[in-house]
Amino acid sequence: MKLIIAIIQDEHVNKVIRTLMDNKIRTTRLSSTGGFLKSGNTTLLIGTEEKEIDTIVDLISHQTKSKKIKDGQEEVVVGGANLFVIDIFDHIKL
Ligand code: 2BA
Repeated sequence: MKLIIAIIQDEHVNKVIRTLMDNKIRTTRLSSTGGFLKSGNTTLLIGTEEKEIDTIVDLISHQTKSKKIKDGQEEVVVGGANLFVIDIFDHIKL
């Protein structure tokens, strides 16, 4: 089993959650804040099987896009989504 931790920019998150729900993919939504820009984003926890990973990445990528933001004099490219995929030993539901 895998856990996808997906940090999504707030403007995309409703569309991302809707498309995941439409495809029967379970998710938990957490409010989060980027350490660098200190602005709000949303972290999704998605517990899933390995065979579903490519589908989920595709669904999320179709609903997000990166953007350029001015941070003082500098311009940073903020990803629409940053995904971490980790192995999960077990999922116990009580
Ligand atoms: P923030 O930490 O607010 O970062 C926003 C954007 O600022 C980043 O976009 C990146 O373009 C830039 N940035 C971040 N740290 C930087 C640094 N030390 N020096 C120069 N530029 C920097 P993304 O990389 O797309 O990240 C978007 C959000 O995803 C981040 O918001 C953070 O909440 C999360 N994130 C990204 N990479 C992460 C990681 N390795 N671990 C945990 N969270 C991460």
